[in-house]
Amino acid sequence: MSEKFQNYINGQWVDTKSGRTFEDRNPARWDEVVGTFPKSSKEDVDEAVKAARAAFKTWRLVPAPKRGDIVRKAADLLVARKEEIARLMTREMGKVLLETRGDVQEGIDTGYYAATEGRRLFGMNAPSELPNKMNLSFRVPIGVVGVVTPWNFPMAIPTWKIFPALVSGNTVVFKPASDTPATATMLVKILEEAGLPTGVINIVHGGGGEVGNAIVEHTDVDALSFTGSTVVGKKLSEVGSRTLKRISLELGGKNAQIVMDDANLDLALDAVLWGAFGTTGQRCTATSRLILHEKIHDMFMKMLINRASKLRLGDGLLPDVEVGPCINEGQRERVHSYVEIGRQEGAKLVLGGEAATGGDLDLGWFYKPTIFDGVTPAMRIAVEEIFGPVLSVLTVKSFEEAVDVLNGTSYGLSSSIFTQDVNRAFRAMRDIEAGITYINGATIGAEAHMPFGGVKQTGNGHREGGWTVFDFYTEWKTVYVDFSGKLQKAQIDTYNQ
Ligand code: UN1
Repeated sequence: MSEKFQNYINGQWVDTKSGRTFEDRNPARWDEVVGTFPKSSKEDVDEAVKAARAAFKTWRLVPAPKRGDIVRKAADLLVARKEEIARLMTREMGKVLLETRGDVQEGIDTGYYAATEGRRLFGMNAPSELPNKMNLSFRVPIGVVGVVTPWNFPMAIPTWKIFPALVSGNTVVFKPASDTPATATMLVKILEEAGLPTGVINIVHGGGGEVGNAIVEHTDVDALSFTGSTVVGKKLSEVGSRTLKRISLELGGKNAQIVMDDANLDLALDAVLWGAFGTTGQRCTATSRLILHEKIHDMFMKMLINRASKLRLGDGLLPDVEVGPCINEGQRERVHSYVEIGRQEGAKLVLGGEAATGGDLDLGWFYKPTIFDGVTPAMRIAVEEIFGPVLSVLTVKSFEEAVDVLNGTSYGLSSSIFTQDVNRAFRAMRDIEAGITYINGATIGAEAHMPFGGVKQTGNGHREGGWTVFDFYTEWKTVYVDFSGKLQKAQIDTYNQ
């Protein structure tokens, strides 16, 4: 019997009204059921929104530093349970323990950072144009926030969204990915234990079509924060704008690493292996294109194929395993369909290109680290997000061409260049079209206290992480205080006396 999980609505752990359930399975050992979860529907979302709305009345009045104290306590509990959560996360998501520990750590960092922001949340004041009058401008919460998260960072991404939303004074209806509902439940239990008042956080499990849509359509949800695919993000944006919701979207990427002829090749090699095959390539920030200067192409490819072919696949709980499985069968099929597309387009398959099988690998959704050389900028494998362990290699003749090729997709999340030439590095910082650029670093590794997000089709202009996320979760309230004892008219009295 697998463990049975519930929704958390208005401070109670409850089943769905319909009684339907779904299973959460281990992608490395598909026979293993991690838990059974409620398959919720619109009625459950309605209850959760009602609870969040009621709780907002009092939560918004709790001083922000106090709200921060609860989030800090939650971060303390994440520290205490880091190993337990990391193990659970590896079981339901597949990535290796080293990475799931990092994922929990990202949540901890976010918690401590957000807690401190509760003592800042700076407003802005400016002088009035009239005498004996004061102009103030400060932040107020928005209301009920819908949080819809993906499976690839089951703790980091929910905490990025939920902690700052709470510190800002909002209440939350949370729908985690149905591939990773157990880690999400851990987070909600921790917030409960940290002392979050009834109704401030609610979790509703289930599919995006049903639960996600019900949240985005809901007239009483004021804002939505979503991380996922560009296709889904666009739909949510359309539906959500009918109720004038504020919407933050973190969507796809087709991130590239450039390696110039003057680069430290050993460093660039470590970076591309980590960027392309870490998390089995299932990161929004994964390196899915490698842009090589022609002078170093042959040597670098030899080094890369040699190292990538030695990566150890398996169950992420086992020591020495470096690459886990794809999240599920559908995702592995999608990865393979892109490999077929790459072949048909005429790219040269130099490594992998098939499911990894044999022994325990047969128990899960493993796919061999795959590299295509001879990719040209117009090929689909050079422009479309694959979200798996597939790297497309493009060759260029100059720095200018490298930047043009890097910019030649509709996405713009992360990017990287390896060069030891300071002038090139600064030109790259300026000219690369992406929300994040690494100089001599892999495309992955964003830190919790810095703005995170992308340009072009990667998002809609908002940033998560850092101080910037508080702009999304708050409204500006402007207050004029007149202590002159008479009715002073701005614009009129100011210049017409
Ligand atoms: C994501 O892939 O959606 O920089 C988030 C990184 C991580 C976060 C990735 N810290 O890769």
